[in-house]
Amino acid sequence: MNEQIVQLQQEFEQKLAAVTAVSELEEIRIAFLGKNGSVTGLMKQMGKLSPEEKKSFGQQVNQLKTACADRINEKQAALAKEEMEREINSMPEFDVAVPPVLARGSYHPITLVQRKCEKIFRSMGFTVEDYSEVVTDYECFESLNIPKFHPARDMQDTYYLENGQLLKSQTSAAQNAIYKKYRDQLVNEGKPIRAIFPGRCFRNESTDACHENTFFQMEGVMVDKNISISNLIFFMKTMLSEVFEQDIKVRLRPGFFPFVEPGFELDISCLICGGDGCPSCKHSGWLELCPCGMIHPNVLREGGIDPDEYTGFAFGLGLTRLAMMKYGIKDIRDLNAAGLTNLSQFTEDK
Ligand code: FA5
Repeated sequence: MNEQIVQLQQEFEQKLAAVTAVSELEEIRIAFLGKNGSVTGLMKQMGKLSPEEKKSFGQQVNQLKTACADRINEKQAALAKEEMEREINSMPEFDVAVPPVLARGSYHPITLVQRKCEKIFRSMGFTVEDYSEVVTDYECFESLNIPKFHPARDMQDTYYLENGQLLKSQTSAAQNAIYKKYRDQLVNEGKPIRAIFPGRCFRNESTDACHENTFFQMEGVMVDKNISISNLIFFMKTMLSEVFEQDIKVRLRPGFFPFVEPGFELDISCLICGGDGCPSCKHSGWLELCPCGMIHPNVLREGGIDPDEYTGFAFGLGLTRLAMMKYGIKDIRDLNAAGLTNLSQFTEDK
């Protein structure tokens, strides 16, 4: 074999033996097999040789070229395997039989207050109803004595679907369906209608520490013969004292909602600032929590109930605000922010 070729092969093997990482192989490939590499350079000497020498030299150079390429590929495979083994050996030991140590999840504060309220009202004979988040204009407004173009609609702008349906702006949107569901039992069996219906509400309005565009309310209605404001006040007081498990300051003032007459705003003294005023209560010291009133005769009639024979009360508790007050959450937006560290503070027995 040509001496130059033998020398070059030895030089190649020495350099290849010194390689310890896949990344260094490319340098060797360029140095020997690249356009200006040593093996490619041998070909350039062919011009000086006789035709017989050319044939034998050419064959040897080609064999060297193929051998070098094969050796580089072998080395690459060997190094990749070594690197993989090193990586595997450096991993911490993992035993699939050992149960994972996972942090316990927690209930959302709104879920906690909702369950608490449901328990309280169930114990007083109320059923808990579920209702759709997408409703019709009739359910959300017209059945509630709010005809088209009534100014009360301005307070509750919401999100509309192309088919005319809307995301409900108030849980009151379920009232009409509840009256229709239970009116036969009321009239034929004398069973009072007692129902609560918690649900997510939507409003197209700007957010601040006590307003969200997506929040929860819990509606409650009771209809029977001789239901009066005293019944309403009794249920509101019982609910609040059981939820807060402490004395809280409450004020009842007149409020206008077309579906109740008379209507009230029930506010509680802000538990974040103790009534001094802060962003959570819009600096008033009071938080609007649970508007309520006696169901308007038009609304009962629309639900198939004779208002001359039956009366009832309705309330719309702000569940999200209740959770703020119950757990001392200063900004309502934290409740929708999915900050698990914040929310997990409220884990407690359900
Ligand atoms: C209503 O939605 C009426 N449907 C309540 C009602 C029911 C009145 C039955 C009479 C009889 P209002 O818009 O005030 O009313 O909302 C009721 C409660 O929901 C408020 O007191 C407040 O606690 C809560 N709430 C209203 N808007 C928001 C908001 N953007 N972010 C958070 N909570 C809100």
